[in-house]
Amino acid sequence: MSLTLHAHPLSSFCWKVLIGLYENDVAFENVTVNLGDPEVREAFRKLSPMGKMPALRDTGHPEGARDETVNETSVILDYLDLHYPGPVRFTPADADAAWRVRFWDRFFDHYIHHPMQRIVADRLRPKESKDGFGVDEAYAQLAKACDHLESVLADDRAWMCGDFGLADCAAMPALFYANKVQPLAERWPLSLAYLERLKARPSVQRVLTEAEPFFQYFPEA
Ligand SMILES: N[C@@H](CCC(=O)N[C@@H](CS)C(=O)NCC(=O)O)C(=O)O
Repeated sequence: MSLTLHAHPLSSFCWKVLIGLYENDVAFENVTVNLGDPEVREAFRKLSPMGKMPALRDTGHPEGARDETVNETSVILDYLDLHYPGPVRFTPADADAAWRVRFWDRFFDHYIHHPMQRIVADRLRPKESKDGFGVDEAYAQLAKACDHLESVLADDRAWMCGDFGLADCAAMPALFYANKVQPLAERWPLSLAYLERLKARPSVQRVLTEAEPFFQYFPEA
């Protein structure tokens, strides 16, 4: 197998890439990385200098010899578009359509996914190291982003930018876990409906089924 994804079934950013791989039925080996183990964490730095999951290894390709390690989820999906294309094109070839998709990809990563991560990370901290100020800021950022998303989804779009693509791969894990820390039903019904549409896709169902045994480790509060 030439493609290996180093990932963890519970990791939200790994989901973003897994959804892409499953959408296009790309063959790959899924290697679970347990960053809780200091030795594994140190070894993983060889694949991901910043220690962030997922990392994609490509050690061969039908077009010719290849030995690449690709980091950063949006870049991994670019790499798949380029070298392992399928029915879903994550970022359109047309440059004017592409910048819109990239905007929404950045929007979900920076303004929904990252604040959600800060909130969850704080739950895992020891009592004496909690960052109440940072958590309040993260909730405010999340609410501002969901307000904006809600206004945009009012035009009845199914996916963020026409066909399902990169922005939707980014949206699913961000909204799924955001909904756990800040229930969308309270104020953002269109965002919740969008999350439900995402969850109905077979690629996402598969990701959720694989993550199911690990949900017990998610810090609910
Ligand atoms: N910008 C990165 C973010 C990846 C990321 O935050 N991954 C998390 C898992 S969801 C991680 O590896 N965290 C481990 C750590 O920070 O030590 C990307 O898009 O790939």
